[in-house]
Amino acid sequence: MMKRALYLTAPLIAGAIALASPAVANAADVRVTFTNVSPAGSVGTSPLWVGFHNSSFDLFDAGSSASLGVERISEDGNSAPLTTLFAATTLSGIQGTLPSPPAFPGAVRSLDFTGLDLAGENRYFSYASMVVLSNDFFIGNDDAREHDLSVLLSNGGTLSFFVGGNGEVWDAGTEVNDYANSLANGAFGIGGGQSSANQGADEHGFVRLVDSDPYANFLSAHLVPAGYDFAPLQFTSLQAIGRVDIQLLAPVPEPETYAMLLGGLALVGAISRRARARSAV
Ligand SMILES: [Ca+2]
Ligand SMILES: [Ca+2]
Ligand SMILES: [Ca+2]
Repeated sequence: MMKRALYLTAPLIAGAIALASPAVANAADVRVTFTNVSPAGSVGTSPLWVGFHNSSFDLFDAGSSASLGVERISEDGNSAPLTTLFAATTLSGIQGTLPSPPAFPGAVRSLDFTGLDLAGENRYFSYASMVVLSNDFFIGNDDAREHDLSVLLSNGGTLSFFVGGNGEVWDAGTEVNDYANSLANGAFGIGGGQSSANQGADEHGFVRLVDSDPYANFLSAHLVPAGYDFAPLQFTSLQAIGRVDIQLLAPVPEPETYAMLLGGLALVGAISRRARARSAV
């Protein structure tokens, strides 16, 4: 009779564990950290927007017009229109914007995300951020599948990559590069600048890599910020602007999971006590 009670209990324990599992089998939690690795005295970046998708979300295409979402984050560092666009077009996506304020050299910003399906619906990572000083420069990935997070499921660790290096800074093509009127002049203690969103002359251009010397115009206009180092700002060198670290967090059961687990164990305990009581008869 004792043997029979044990056989009876084993499937019940399996059932209790199944009950205690989260609703989404592949749900994973990750921490995204952005570090501005630019040399001291050089560029900053607006709060980084990030999205996790199944590859159906394409932030932009080089040689094509930028979306409103890319225009606004590139010109004003405003991720709200991009957030709206992503939500409307990527129903299974998960997204967020790393905390303010903008990250200047050495700054670190982090944000945690929960319930990601890293094997499917949230496998690919996209990001975008304005580069300041600029009128409409941004960092972001053209290739929707460039950053595949499913690797985290096998290595259990961190995926890290540099952004904005090796010429990977984009001009959104939406605002004429006129540094006497670029958004963040005030933050660098120089004249000019803008006072509200979407100012500056429309460029009617396409997204393209920033080439030549993007800041020559600053120098000719005598708009040199104090202590600003133009040398690393040609954007064609290997020097990156930032590093992104995406870290898989240890799964932590949510309070309701604990409650279900305890409930399941109590059920198993009660039944096995009943089984023992019966077998003792
Ligand atoms: Ca693309
Ligand atoms: Ca431009
Ligand atoms: Ca504009």
